[in-house]
Amino acid sequence: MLIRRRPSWELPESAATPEHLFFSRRALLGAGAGLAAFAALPATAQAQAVGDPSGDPTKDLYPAKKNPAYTVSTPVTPEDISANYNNFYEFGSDQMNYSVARIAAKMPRRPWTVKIDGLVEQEREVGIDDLIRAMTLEERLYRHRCVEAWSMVVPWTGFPMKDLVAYAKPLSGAKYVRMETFLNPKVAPGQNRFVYPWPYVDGLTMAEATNELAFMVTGIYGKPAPNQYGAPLRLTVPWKYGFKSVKSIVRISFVAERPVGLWEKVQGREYGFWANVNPEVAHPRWSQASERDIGTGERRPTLLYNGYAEQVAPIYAGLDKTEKLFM
Ligand SMILES: Nc1nc2c(c(=O)[nH]1)N[C@H]1C(S)=C(S)[C@@H](COP(=O)(O)O)O[C@H]1N2
Ligand SMILES: [Mo]
Repeated sequence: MLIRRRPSWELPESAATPEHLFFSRRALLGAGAGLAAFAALPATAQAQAVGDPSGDPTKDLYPAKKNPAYTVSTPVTPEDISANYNNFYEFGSDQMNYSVARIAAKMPRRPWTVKIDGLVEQEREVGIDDLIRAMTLEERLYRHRCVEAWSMVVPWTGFPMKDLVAYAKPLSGAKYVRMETFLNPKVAPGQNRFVYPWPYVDGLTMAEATNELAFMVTGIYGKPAPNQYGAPLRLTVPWKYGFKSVKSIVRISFVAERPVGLWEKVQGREYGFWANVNPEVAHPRWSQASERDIGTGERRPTLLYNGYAEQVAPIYAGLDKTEKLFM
């Protein structure tokens, strides 16, 4: 009999993830139906090629130049660990069972377009390859901190979000950037769980989106990102809890009203708009004082703004009087 040993980085907190709050029998059946629907697709539609990052049309851009300004002193998380420990509810919630990566691997990466709309000079829909080639890719080493108190250190490839904002040419009335993940339950069985208000949405203020740290990710470990990381385009905002970092983006809207993210919609008391990392502000169901590094298995003290206070604290000057910045 094969007994799967629990790796040291499996968290007790995982027993209390939001998923377990909302998981229902109906949702389970829905997820099963989605998988079946996908299996019924013609073989060509399922072809590994469309979901395989090794055939990515932008692979000639890798590895991109490292930006030495963004480095981390703790060890880089090995790829075989981070690639099999993903939060991507569109592809299930079994993050520790390798299944998210496996199911996501079938997601077609092309054709892929990104709609840029709302309060911009000119709304448009751009092909992902044109968008990526209009930007200058670079590699940055960032910490990543999930609200569930695990963390990793990974080399992302991508471009500063402020370059994307410049490209989009927002109007002066734009106060927030709202980002939306694709919606296709045939590809993403988790989207058959009607307990979640799909598609996945989250957003930032313009000041956050144009902060030097906000980064649009296209690759990881020196190559185009495998699907489970949110290919072909995802956000990473390393000073915030991971749920703010929207994956597999198809729409970027510049808006006047504050967007309400998927997690805020399902459980606003636990997941707020700001979601900045702070060791002193506990999640309603667990402490945020420390975190477990999934690479080394070590538990470390959580850092204010996940170690990026110098870069981002000025954004929030004075805001703490009126806003819940850390949930
Ligand atoms: N579309 C989408 N984006 C998402 C999520 C998700 O379930 N769906 N999970 C978020 C959470 S909770 C985290 S911690 C990070 C995980 O990114 P990683 O799998 O690359 O570590 O993605 C975020 N972005
Ligand atoms: Mo997360």
